[in-house]
Amino acid sequence: MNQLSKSKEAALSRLKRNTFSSEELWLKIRKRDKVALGQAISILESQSENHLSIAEELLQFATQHLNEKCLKIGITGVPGVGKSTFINAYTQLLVQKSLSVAILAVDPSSQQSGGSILGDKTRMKDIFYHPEVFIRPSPSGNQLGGVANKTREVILLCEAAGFDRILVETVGVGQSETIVHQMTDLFLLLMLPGAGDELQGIKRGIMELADILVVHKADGENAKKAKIAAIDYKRALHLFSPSENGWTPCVLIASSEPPIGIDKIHEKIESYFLHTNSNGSLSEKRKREWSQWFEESLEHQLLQFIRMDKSVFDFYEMMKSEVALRKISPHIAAKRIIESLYLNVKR
Ligand SMILES: Nc1nc2c(ncn2[C@@H]2O[C@H](COP(=O)(O)OP(=O)(O)OP(=O)(O)O)[C@@H](O)[C@H]2O)c(=O)[nH]1
Ligand SMILES: [Mg+2]
Repeated sequence: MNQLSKSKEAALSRLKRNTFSSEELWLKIRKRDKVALGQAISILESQSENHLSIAEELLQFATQHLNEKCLKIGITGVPGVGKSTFINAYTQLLVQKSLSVAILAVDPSSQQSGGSILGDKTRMKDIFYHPEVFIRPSPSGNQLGGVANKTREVILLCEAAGFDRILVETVGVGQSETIVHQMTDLFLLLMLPGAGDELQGIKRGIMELADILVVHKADGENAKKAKIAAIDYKRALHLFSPSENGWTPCVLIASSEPPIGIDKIHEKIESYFLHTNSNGSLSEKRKREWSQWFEESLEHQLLQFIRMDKSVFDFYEMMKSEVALRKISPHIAAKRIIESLYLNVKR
């Protein structure tokens, strides 16, 4: 068991020993108590039955305290492009402007090295202990583990805790960036300078999701290459159909170490929010996201419900194999399951 899994285990066993009331925890969270927020996130992520009702209550409290002004920004790019270093530089600028920031990492690429708590700590050294900054370090282990499978809930809790900005770091090579794109208000893609190979590491289609594309590490010898790459990217973005929110994706050049052009990125981000707020597309996007969340929760809970009853579950498994063998149409199989559930409820 690596260091991170050990500390996670320890945190969970501490949680098990303590009996938290959701109200107590909630009151602390509203005061932006970072320890309480960390504990609440562990409760959301916990698989334990005991934590389920506290998690549900916390989410209900949070839903009653949504903060429309809280802006959620997804930050993606290939491993090593400098996402965490950029977050360090950008967050410094935000806190100078008296804005509080919550930072969540979804799927660190440094899984091989056993998680990136240490990585995040060094990359984000200037903000790690800042009182107005909350960092949920990257989980290790399974893909989409940790914050990832509860990202929506964690974002909601941070929003209700009163953070002005939520930054979600995700690696642009897996499946999580599409999920994070849905859950955030703005999607920022960091790219490496250097012509030719830069499109290869990134998943196809991800450029189409970007609201702002940044050619990063544009310092030293890279400065010239970055300018050429920016022209290429602008051309590439031009080929995509315009976004439905009326925003034209743009390409910027920046560096985080040393910080160059971070203020320009900040200005662009702010103008994106002005634009999408004033034409109503931001609130439309958020509504769509919550509807989707509802649909997914319903599907998930329906499956849980099926699993709860052995006879229904056996029937579900049987239908699944028959569908796989193409003996029954998926539509009819699903209908039969619903019928058996209905009969079960009536009994
Ligand atoms: N020259 C230069 N190096 C940078 C810059 N930003 C980050 N780096 C370096 O690039 C390396 C990777 O930076 P990270 O911030 O950890 O990159 P990341 O995208 O968060 O990486 P993962 O979380 O592992 O996907 C580190 O060695 C940084 O010091 C930059 O603007 N210029
Ligand atoms: Mg990182």
